[in-house]
Amino acid sequence: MQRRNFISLSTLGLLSIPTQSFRPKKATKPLIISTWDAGINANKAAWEILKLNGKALDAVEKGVMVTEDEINCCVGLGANPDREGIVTLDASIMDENGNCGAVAFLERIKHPICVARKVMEKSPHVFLVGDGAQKFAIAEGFKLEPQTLNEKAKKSYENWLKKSEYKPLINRENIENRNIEPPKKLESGEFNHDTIGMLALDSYGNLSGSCTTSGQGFKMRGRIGDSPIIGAGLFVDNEIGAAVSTGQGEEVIRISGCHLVVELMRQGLSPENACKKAIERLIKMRGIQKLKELQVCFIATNKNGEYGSYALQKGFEYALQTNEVHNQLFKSKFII
Ligand code: SD4
Repeated sequence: MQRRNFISLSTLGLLSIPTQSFRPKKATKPLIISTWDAGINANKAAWEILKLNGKALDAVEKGVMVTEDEINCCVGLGANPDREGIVTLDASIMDENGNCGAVAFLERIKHPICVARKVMEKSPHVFLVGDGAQKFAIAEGFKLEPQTLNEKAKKSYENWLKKSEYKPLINRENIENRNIEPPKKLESGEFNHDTIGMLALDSYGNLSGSCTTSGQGFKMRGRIGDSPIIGAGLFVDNEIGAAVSTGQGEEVIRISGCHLVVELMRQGLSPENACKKAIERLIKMRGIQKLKELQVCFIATNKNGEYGSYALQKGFEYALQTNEVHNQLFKSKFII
């Protein structure tokens, strides 16, 4: 290893952290795991399907629809808009047979995850964006919602317009915990947690995953993050495992994050270690300075019901429901 890299990794403590020193967490089938605290409500809906021996694919769709429906949530049409005041949504879904579908830069449709599933099942493609995605949705019977911001989003947009300064922010918990100066009026959920990612292992041993997001508040018009990009924000390989990400999408895209996590599990790493190694790869590629005020998080599960997560920074949580664990939030391990 080059001296410079050795020094920067050892300063971070990366070299001193053993990567295989603990037993992976394991559940009996079925299992549902999702990102952030919104995962608790989403898991409930997904579990209703899984506990009756339903399919993982149905569970991950129905689960995240709950979050898309939550009106004051940062996912779905209640979310913060882009710089021009318009909410644009991204979503992806993938099943146990390598089937996948995604939409991005989609406006005025309440459930982008369902459109993503339709793209997967009813179109010859895997990815539709913008007007084309909206036209497809309407043709498939989705209702066009009014193009208005809810009160909360309107307020935060008006607030943002005062300075019109674009600065990606790490999760709120982290800002609070590490005394980084928060924006003036940081309310719960504001700016943060614009995404829910969910993975399911059903009682037949099949894996599926979903991810849905408003991207990032006050993004440039046309910006697309990692969430709808298969391999970046979501990846499922039914032989091995599945992973989904949240945080700064640009950074996840650079390392094809979720594909990387699944490939690391293929090499024998536990889900937790695979998530950790992917983040270490990013740090090595980018250097810690560029990542200091960003968050990147992965959750993963393998075919055997082992699960885990890792985040770049403190503050990430995931929600888990299995036969043994009753829908609980867990704090993720982190690197810095
Ligand atoms: C994105 N990864 O569009 C998403 C944002 C996110 O919680 O995860 N927010 O970059």
